[in-house]
Amino acid sequence: MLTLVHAPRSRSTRFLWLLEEIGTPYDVMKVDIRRTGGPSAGSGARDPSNPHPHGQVPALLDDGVLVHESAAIALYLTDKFPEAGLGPAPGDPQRGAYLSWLAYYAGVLEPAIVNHWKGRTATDEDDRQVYDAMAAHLRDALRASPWLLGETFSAADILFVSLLQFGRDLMPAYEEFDAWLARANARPALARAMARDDA
Ligand SMILES: N[C@@H](CCC(=O)N[C@@H](CS)C(=O)NCC(=O)O)C(=O)O
Repeated sequence: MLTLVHAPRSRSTRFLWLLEEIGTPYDVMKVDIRRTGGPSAGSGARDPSNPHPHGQVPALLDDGVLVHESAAIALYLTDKFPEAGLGPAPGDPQRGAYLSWLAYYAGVLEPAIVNHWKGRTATDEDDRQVYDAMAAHLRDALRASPWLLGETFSAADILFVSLLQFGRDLMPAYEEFDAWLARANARPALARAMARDDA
């Protein structure tokens, strides 16, 4: 059985969404986390029951096997459930693009967004250039097709769109991002996930 280690309104909410897209049964282990941003900043605390090495969410337990880090969890789940069609399998011509987007999310977008959120892109030219280039790269991909992998929605879209859902103003006001967000927000699996977020 899969167990998602989850805190409401956090990066683990995206995996409620992915698990609902997949349509497999799963348990939710709700944990407390330190809250460092937004209206709940300063609340919460590390939960000793959380198996994540840093006391963070998301984490996934699959019959006792621990997977953590959003990109790793996305790949783990889409590889485990290839029939869901939410991530190209090895051998698929789209596999390279899929792996690239997952790694790009963790290695490029997350640090660029944190730098932007902390105000560093306003004062550091290098940080500004990385942020602008990242945003332009994403915008260009979405000009070419509705989803990151073309006509097919994938777990890569979930990683990136969940960031827009959390804070639309963390990214530039490009219409491509608004349209992407609207397309993703219309998915029935997201509504099911949101019903479980704080349940
Ligand atoms: N790189 C991690 C980041 C996880 C992360 O920062 N999670 C936040 C919630 S959105 C958290 O658990 N914060 C509590 C803490 O850092 O102690 C991933 O993408 O999975």
